[in-house]
Amino acid sequence: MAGTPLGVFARSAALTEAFLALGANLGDRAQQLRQSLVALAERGVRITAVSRFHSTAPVGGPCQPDYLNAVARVETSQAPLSLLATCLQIERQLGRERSVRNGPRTCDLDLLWYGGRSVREPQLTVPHPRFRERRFVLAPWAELVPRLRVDGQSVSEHLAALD
Ligand code: PH2
Ligand code: MG
Ligand code: MG
Repeated sequence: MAGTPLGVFARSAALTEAFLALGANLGDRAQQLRQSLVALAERGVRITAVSRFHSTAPVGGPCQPDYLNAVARVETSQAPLSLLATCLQIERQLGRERSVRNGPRTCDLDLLWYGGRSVREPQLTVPHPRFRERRFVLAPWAELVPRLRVDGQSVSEHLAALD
């Protein structure tokens, strides 16, 4: 009850808004994107919006099938490195094998943005270091939050700069 000492226990941990990029180009791509969203929710990550699923030509890496890409808006009480660990766990759960850099995969979950914060850790850079070059990230992201400012420009301005 508010105003009583018990209120302290009822209060939930502070939530931070974050954006995740989703990608898959092996197996049933749409099913895997949906499964990764369910797996995030099962681990307490609240999904508040999801872009359309975009079929995109592969960028970099070996010759490989087209990707299905999307961006999800989430709210989480997890710190950035813990959210990264959650994403890596889900990738493994969905059968991702890491052999070739930028190679084909059943599931890729990348942390794009976390509460407007900048993270520089050996295993994690936020905002994502390559989001500016990637139409497959910026197009779905701009559907959700065209006016969100990231590194001095809005998401839609970053997208327009690719044209
Ligand atoms: N991911 C990569 C490399 N290339 N190309 C597309 N179209 N979509 C991706 O998600 C993607 C890629 C490495 O993460
Ligand atoms: Mg990726
Ligand atoms: Mg990744």
